[in-house]
Amino acid sequence: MKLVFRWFGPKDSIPLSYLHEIPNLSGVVTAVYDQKPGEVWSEDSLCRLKEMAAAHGLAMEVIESIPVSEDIKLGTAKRDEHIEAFRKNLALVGRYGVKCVCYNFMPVFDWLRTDMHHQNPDESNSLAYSRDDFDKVDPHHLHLPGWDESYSPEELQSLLNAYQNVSHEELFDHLVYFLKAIEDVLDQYDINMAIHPDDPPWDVFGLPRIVSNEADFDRLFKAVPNRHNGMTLCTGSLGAGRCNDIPHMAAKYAKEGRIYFAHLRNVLYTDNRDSFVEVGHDTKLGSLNMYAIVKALVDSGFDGYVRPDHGRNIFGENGKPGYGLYDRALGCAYINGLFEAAEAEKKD
Ligand SMILES: [Mn+2]
Repeated sequence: MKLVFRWFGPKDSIPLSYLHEIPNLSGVVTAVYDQKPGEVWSEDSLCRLKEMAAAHGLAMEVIESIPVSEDIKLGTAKRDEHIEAFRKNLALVGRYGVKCVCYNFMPVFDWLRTDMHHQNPDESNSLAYSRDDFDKVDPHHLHLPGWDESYSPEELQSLLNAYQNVSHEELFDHLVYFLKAIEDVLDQYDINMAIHPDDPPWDVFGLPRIVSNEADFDRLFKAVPNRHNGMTLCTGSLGAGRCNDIPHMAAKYAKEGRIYFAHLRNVLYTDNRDSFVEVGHDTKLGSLNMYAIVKALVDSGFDGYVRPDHGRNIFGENGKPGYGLYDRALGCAYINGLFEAAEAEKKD
């Protein structure tokens, strides 16, 4: 596996020199974050990201993400224009040596939590989702933690209206249309597209979601068999869905050669409904068996990119929720240990 770390570019408060000191870290996962979905990225911006990382011995082989515009997901008249921009961005990152692009196809919200600073018993804080709190959200006057800056209330309402007549089937068709329209660029530059599962893996506010479970991935790989059509195994996102058997999915899709990227993190189920808290990475802290997942990956021949996912805020850090340094660095150390053990066990 190749261990990588999400880095939000020049505006990230964590210095790259710190990342360079994390054992076994080979590169950053980044993107041009200051441009809108549907736009062609500035080559200078991408070049700068690569040079900044390289100055600290870090590669830039994974992009997270090139955002897919709502027009592409909705299948509007602007879709082909936005796909053309996406193709140009793929060619651009391909020329800069990128091997893997993580993206998602979630309408409007690409993640959802009810608390960005949930207080844990150990005095750390982390992201959490409470079904009770979610049920109190008024869908007509949406105020969601972490989203109030992204959309004005009017924009949000018009987007929600636009999706009202989009079924799961139609959204899936739009995803297939999109992938078929970029296939030749993926082949030309040998770029693996790694779709990120829905987070959390169920419909929200009546918006359809189509990448939530094993049946969804089976359907996607059948519809677009191209080898460059793959997935990001995000254990925390999929794992919030209690019907998802993550070690099974890890083994199955690693054997099929579809996992190009793994986001490893744990979640703790906190009630009998859908609620969960993001905890430290270790198996004992949450509801997922992280060693079983890593062992399934290793035993099934996985050789892709891996990053720690959301961490808690610890050691007094007041980092970007989920993306502070310390707990993700602890996650790296833990992930290194899991892979070392799984690889040693495999050889024996
Ligand atoms: Mn993830």
